[in-house]
Amino acid sequence: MNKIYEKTIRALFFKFDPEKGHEIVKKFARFPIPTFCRDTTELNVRIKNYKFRNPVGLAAGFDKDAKMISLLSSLGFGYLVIGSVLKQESMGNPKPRIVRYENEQSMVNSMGLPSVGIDKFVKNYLDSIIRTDIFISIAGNTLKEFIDVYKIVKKLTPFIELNLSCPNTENGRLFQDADNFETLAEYVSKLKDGIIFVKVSPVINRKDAENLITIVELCKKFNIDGITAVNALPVKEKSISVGYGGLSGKKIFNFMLNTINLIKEYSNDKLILNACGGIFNSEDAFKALILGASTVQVYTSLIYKGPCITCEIKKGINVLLKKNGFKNLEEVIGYKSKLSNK
Ligand code: RRO
Repeated sequence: MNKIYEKTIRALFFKFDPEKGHEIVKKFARFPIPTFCRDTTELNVRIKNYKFRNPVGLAAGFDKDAKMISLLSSLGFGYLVIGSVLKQESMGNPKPRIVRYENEQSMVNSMGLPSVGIDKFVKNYLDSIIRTDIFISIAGNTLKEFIDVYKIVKKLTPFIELNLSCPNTENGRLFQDADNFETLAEYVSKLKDGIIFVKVSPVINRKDAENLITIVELCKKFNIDGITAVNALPVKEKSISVGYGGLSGKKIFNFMLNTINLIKEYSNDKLILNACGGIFNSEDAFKALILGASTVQVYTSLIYKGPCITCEIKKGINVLLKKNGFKNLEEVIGYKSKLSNK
């Protein structure tokens, strides 16, 4: 199926500017399609009191304005992360703001947090046909914006992801600073009822690692449930209008694994981990799950490999479960650290 997608739809879309292709999909995405991709109970994932049908999520950014939920929720994902949404409408950075590295199955984006704003987002959300669990990713330029948006979205879904790590705006990583995050986490924890994840940048040096370890400690202290690792990696890119952006896809897979490893080491099994970054197939997913991720999220691989990727990863995980003698996914999650504790 992937080969057909690559030779037809992808070949056509890749002739356009990357954002144009996305705009075309958006026009057709207001309706669900029949789902042929069934889930097996072996792939169920428990997160706190909630059961997710499978571990393959769609990462934030694909549907920033909640305009494509109906279509996306019929593609077999265990959950979708919709957003990131801001309180106010925002245009984002000037175009061009996406460049593909086709040979490396990677890309750089510098969208700059465009958003229709929370009011229109809620309307779009309520107009959708929803067939899977939905996380809403929120971002804010100030603490007040974050909290105001949080209070609104928590009425729509119990599942929220706080985006601490947008690489493309002045304030995008403000709340990844430990002091700012402490204030945010404390506020949110008082308002919280469902599940909250925070999304962090890839760790590339010692300073990042030290900061992330503090974030991990604060998550445990303030009852934040989990961490999604990682957002796109900040890089310079001349062909993008602002000259920089976030790298995603295969080129960041190892950064993702290292970051997951680090969080796992300091989380004392108290945090849920979601692996995001360069996951293209079931082997990639399995590597992250065995390290300790409970779920995996895809985005760039959906663009390169098409909508069948969800089914392929799920089927492949089922094969790997059997091949490696696991009864179900729950046995796999964090198996590596369980082994080293024996
Ligand atoms: O909009 C963006 O430029 C963007 C965001 Br909010 C993010 O979290 N990650 C990313 O790669 N781009």
